[in-house]
Amino acid sequence: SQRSLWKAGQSFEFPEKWAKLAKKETGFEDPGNQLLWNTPEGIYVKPLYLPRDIDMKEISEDLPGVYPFTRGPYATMYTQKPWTIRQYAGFSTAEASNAFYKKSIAAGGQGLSVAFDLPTHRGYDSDNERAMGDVGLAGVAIDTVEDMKVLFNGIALDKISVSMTMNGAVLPVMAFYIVAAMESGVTPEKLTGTIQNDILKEYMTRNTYIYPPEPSLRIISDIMGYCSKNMPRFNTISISGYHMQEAGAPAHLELGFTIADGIEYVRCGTAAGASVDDLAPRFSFFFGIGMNFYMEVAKLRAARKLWAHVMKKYFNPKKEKSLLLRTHCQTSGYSLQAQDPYNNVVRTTIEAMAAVMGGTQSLHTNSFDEAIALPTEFSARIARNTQLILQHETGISKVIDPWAGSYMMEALTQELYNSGLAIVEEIEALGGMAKAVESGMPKLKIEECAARKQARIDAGLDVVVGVNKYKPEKEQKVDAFIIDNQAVKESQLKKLASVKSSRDQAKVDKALADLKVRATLGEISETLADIFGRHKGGLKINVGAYSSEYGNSDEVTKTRELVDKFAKEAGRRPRILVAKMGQDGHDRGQKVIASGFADLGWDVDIGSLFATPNEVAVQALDADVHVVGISTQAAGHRTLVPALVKELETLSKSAGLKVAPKVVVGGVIPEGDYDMLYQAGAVAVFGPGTQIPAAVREVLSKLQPQ
Ligand code: SCD
Repeated sequence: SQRSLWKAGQSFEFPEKWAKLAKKETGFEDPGNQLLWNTPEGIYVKPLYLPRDIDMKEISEDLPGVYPFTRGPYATMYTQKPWTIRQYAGFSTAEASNAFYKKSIAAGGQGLSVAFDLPTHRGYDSDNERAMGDVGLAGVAIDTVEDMKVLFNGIALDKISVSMTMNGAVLPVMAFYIVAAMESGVTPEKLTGTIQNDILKEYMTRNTYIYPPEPSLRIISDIMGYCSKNMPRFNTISISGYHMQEAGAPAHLELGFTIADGIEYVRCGTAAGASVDDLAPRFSFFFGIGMNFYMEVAKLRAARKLWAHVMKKYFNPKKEKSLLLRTHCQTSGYSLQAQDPYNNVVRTTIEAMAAVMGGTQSLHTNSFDEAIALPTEFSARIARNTQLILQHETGISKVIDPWAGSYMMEALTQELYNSGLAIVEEIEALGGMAKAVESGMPKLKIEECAARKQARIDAGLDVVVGVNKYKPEKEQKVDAFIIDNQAVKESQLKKLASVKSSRDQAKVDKALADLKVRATLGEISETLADIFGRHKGGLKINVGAYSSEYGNSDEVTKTRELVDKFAKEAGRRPRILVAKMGQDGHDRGQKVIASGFADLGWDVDIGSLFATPNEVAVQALDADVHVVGISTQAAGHRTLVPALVKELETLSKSAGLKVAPKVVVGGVIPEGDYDMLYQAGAVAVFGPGTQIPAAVREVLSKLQPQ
C-alpha cells in the first residue's frame, strides 16, 4: 500500500544523503515517499521531518497565554496548576451516585462530571413507558429537584466545580441544579462548572436531542444569556467534538465541525442580544483523544490557534478571554476493546498523555472495561490513578507545551489548522453549522469515515492488538458491573410518586405552563415538546464506503457468493432491519453494520432511533425482513430484546406467518448477558470487534430460505 500511495503522485523532497542511506536499508527506490503514511485526515505523515517543514516566522513568537494561544491558554499552565482530574460518572439512583462522587473526591478526583441516564437526556421521567429499558443504566436517573438535592448532598457546590453532560433536557436540569444549590445555601453566582448545552452535535452524532433545531438553539442562547448575567463563574456550553470522534470523525473533521459549531453559538447568542464579550469568555470545548498520538497533540494546539483566529476575524471581541479556547478532553471510548481488555489501560494512558501534552484543562480517562459494561469500582480507580500518576510521578507537568519546536509537531499543527480552517470555511459558505446540520452533510461525512475505518480493521490494514492480530490464546475474563434496571426503576417510581403526592396538583397543573413549581423533568420537557415538537433524525446509509476501503479480498468474494446463493434459493436477497431500541442514541454501530451488510449484498432497512420493541416489530413485518439486528450500547438490551422477540412472535402469528423474523444482537454486551439473550430467543450475539463479513456469514447460517 505504501507503493501505491507513492505512485498516486504525492511526492516530497528528502535530503539526498539521508535518501541514499534509507535506500540501502529498505531497498526502496524513493524511501522518503514510499514510507509516507496517508492518514484518515488526508494528511501525509512523513517518515522524517526537517526544518524546511515549518514556517519559523509563524511560530517563533508563540508563547503560552499569548494570542493565538497555540501553546496553551495560561502562561504557566501545569507548572503552577495541573489540569483538573474530572471523571465522568453517574449510574442508577441519585443516592448511589452521590456515594460514588464522595468516594472519588476523597481518592483524588478534583471536579465532578455528572452522567445522566438516557431517559433524563431525552426528557422522560422514569415512569414513562419509553423509559422502560434505560432507567439508571448509562447514568443517574434524575426526575425532580429532590433527586438533584440527593445527588449533591454533602458536596459544597461553591467549592467543587460540577460539569453536567446535558443537552436535550437542559432547561429542567439547570433549573433543578440551581434550585438544589440555593436550597443548600449556595447562591447562583457562586456556582462553578460547565453545562454541555451543545445541541448541534446531537443532531450530527450523539442523538440525545428532544426538540427540533430552531427552538433548541433558542434554549441554548437563553441559558447562555441567563448564566452570563447570574452565574458568572459557570461555563455555559461545552462545544463538543468528542462525540464526533466516537462516531468516526478523523481529527480534521472533529476540529473543523467543532469550531464551526462554536461560531454558530456565538452568532445565536449575539442575535439574542448578548455581546460577544458577555458570552465567549465562558465558552468551553470538549475533544476526544484517540490513539494517533502526534495527531491528537497537534489537534489541541491547532484548535486553540484556529478558534483565536476565527473569533478575531468574525466577531472582533474586545476581551482577550473571548479568543481563548479552554478544553476538557476524554480518552477514546471507541479505541477500547472487549477482547484482551487489560490492553485498554495502556491505550488510555497513551491517550491521556496526548491530551496533557496538547494542553487540556480538564481530563477524563476511561476505565479499561468500558467496552464491556459500566466501570467497576476497581477499574474506575485505575482510570483515576492513571491521571494521578501522570501528575505526580512523571514530571510531565513541569514543562509547558513540551512538543513546541518539534519539526513534526509544528508541521502537523499547521496542517490540521489548514484542514480545520478549510472545513470551517466550507460550513460558513453553506450558511453556518445549523444549515449544514439540516443538510445532513456533516453526519454523512462522519458516517462514511466510520465505515471506512471498520473496513480497514476488518481487512487487517489497521492493526488492533488482541482483536485482529496477536489474539490471546485464552480470553481474559473481567468482572462486569451490571445494574439492576428493574430495582432502580422501582426506587425512582416510589420517589416520583412521593413528590407528586406531596405537592398541590391543581397548582402544578395551573403553573406548569410557566414552569415555576416542582414540576418533574418529564412534565417540563413534555410541555415544551407540545409546543416545539420532537425532533426526528435522518436515516441514510453510506453505500460503497465499506467495500471500497476493504478492497476485493477472498473473504469479501466468498461472503458475497454465500449471499448470492441465499438470494438464488430464496428468490430474493436476504433482508435485515438494523434497529435501535430504547433511549440509546449511539448509532455508529448501527450505521456501520448497515453499510457493511449493504455492501456485502444484503437488502438493508434501517430503524429510527428511540423505538419501542413494538415499533421495531411492526417495521420488521412491514418490510418483510428475514432478520432484525439490534445494535445496543447502553445495556437496555436486557429488558428490550426479550420484549422484541415476544412482539415479533405475536405479530407474526396474527399475520399468519409460519416463522417470525430472527433476532440478532450486537454491540456493547457483557459476556454474562449472552446466555440470557440466547434464552430470550436471539439466534446470534456479536460483541465489539466482530468482523463484519464473519457476522454476515453467521447470520446467513441461521436463515432458512423462505
Ligand atoms: C487554571 N487556572 C489558572 C491556571 N490554570 N490560573 C492561573 N494559572 C494557571 N496556570 C484557573 C482558571 O483561570 C480558572 O479560573 C480555574 O483555575 C480553573 O481552571 P480551568 O482551566 O477553567 O479548569 P476547570 O475549572 O476544570 O474547567 C475546565 C473547562 C470546563 C473550562 C474545560 O468547561 C470543564 O471542566 N469542562 C468539563 C466538561 C466535562 O466534564 N464533560 C464531560 C462530557 P476562572 O474560572 O476564575 O478563570 C462527558 C461526555 O459527554 C461523555 C460522552 C457521552 O456521554 O456521550
